[in-house]
Amino acid sequence: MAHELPPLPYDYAALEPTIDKQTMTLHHDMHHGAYVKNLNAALEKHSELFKKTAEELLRDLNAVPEDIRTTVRNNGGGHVNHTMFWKIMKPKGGGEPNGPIAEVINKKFGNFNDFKAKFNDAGAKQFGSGWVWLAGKSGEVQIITTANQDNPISQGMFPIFGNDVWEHAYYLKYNNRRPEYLAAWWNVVNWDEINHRYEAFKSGKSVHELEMAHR
Ligand code: MN3
Repeated sequence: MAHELPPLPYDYAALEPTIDKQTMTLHHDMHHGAYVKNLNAALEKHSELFKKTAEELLRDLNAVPEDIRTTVRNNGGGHVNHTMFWKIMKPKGGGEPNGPIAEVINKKFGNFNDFKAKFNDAGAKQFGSGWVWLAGKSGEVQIITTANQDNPISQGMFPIFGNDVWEHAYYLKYNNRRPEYLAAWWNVVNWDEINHRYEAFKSGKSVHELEMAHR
């Protein structure tokens, strides 16, 4: 089965004014669209790999033949990262976290404001393109950054949620002011979806099982 670009779960303009319609249109249709297209094109060369989910490919990149490994890492990562990204945002999102994710944030980081400051600082300092994450491992959570489209799955970690700090995510509206984008982004965060993901992590589910359960 070829990988497919999932539809945006809301209108392209729905996250305005935090994220503008043009950025969402280009980001979803062109950038995410290209990751899916390039992933499928690479897998055509080893079509038995269509049996694996994108998450499975990323979890064990060494099992991917060398001639397509980098392409799968970049484009499979781009696909999985953005599939999460659209869902962990929503119109009229934001506000204080609630439920289990609020508890773990307060326990680990003291309070939401201190957590946000650390997360935004890590995202601002990520040199070049990449992502800032709250990732889980062995029951614990931590803030990490990854370069390019690398996903925490490839490091044996669970991506609870992440923000895209590639310039394509913010440059049309925020220009070079990445910290301003990072600060504003919390206005569209979907805490319900993040709680789903956190609960999946705590119960030992894979990201793919989580996605399937959502359908
Ligand atoms: Mn992106």
